[in-house]
Amino acid sequence: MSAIVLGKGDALLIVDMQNDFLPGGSLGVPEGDRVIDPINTLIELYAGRGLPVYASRDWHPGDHCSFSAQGGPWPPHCVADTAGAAFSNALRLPENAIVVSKAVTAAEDAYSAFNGTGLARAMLAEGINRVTVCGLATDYCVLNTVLDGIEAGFEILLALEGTRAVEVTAGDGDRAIARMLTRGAVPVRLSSGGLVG
Ligand code: VGL
Ligand code: ZN
Repeated sequence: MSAIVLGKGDALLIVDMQNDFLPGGSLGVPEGDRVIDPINTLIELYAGRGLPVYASRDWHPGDHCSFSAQGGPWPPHCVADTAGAAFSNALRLPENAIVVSKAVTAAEDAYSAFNGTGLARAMLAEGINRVTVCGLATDYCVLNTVLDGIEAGFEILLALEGTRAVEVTAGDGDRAIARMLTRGAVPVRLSSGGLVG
């Protein structure tokens, strides 16, 4: 474990910290609320250094293909402009956070924040080469975001305290982490006011 020095080229990407994915939400991730404090610490680390903070959100129409009534695998969640789709009030997003909406049409799902959003191009245009990923859920949107980010050529740091899994099947979270690390994501933890990895 060594300290990670943050600087130009670094960005934070917070995945889907929305009410519906938190305990009490329609697709609540167990212990999802436990990631809020670590993510707020990450926000301070990045925003405090003037580094960009991105926040993705699931932003579905009411008849989205992933909903059970449409034959999909999930209960309705994150319907655009509803309270369930809003970011958690406890999340201290900076004023200038860049919001990335995904899976916005009925016919397509997108677990990855890079899927159909133009995010990779936007980050490259900002000179970003290393992205720290956190948020929900480890085994769906975080997993797919990390794999796509690696595919797009970014160095990916996975903030372990900042993510939790849905675990439709027990062990999905650990398997997702193993897949991300196998593909080259670097696991990092918060330590004494910084990141170690
Ligand atoms: C997600 C299930 C359905 C996620 C999104 O953000 O991980 N999971 N839609
Ligand atoms: Zn969704």
